[in-house]
Amino acid sequence: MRRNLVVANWKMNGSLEANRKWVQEFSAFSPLDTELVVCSPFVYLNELQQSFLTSALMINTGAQDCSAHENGAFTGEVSAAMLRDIGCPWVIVGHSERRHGLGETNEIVAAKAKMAVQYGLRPIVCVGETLEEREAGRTSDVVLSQLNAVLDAIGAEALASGALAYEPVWAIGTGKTATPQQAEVVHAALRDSVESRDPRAAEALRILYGGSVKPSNAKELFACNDIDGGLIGGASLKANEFYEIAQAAC
Ligand code: G2H
Repeated sequence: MRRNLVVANWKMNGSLEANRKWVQEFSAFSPLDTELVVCSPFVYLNELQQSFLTSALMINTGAQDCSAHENGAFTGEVSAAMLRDIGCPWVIVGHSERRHGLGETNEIVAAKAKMAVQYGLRPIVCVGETLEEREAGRTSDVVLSQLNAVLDAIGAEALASGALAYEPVWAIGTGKTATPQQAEVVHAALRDSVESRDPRAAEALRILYGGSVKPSNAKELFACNDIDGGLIGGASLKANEFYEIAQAAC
């Protein structure tokens, strides 16, 4: 049995004050039997990890990206080793805002996943098709080639130590959510592909859905066989909404 995982992706939002308020609000809720991760901007990770510990919140931190390089002259980059150094256990790689907004290719994403695993981080690997690709009937081709680039680099077992997130680009921050049926078809195809390499890893792998998940649609998404939680953007900025979504994954 896979334990559901719900990940907040705060993107480039937050402030010391807002984050402290979020932690305070979240601390008022009862603990849940769902694994929780909050991915904040780099600069807030350290304090957040400390405040989750001191408030006895069973939440871990994650970064939203890491460098594909080990160290050196890469101005502005943050390495996987640095994330490990500050005790941040998770890292998102291949988010569509980086693939499409910042030109990250499958090869770059695979190199980042490899670096994350090399330094003992748990990667959350994002895949997803654009509307144009979906309408051209290319959804499977696109997501499977994104997945396979990472599997070739790190293998199925290392991927299962983290998570895979299916985020259709057309559903991100648009208010449009894939229907549970649309999402389940892609999740099942992703798991089948991992299974062809390593059945045990496929069984253990958490495949998250992301793209306009809200308290009102989380339950029916998480009820699908191959949806093992979510990657939550906008709705995770409010502690009460993130909590309600996490509750839907219990
Ligand atoms: C997709 C998602 C979180 P939102 O980017 O990764 O964001 O829930 O705002 O669509």
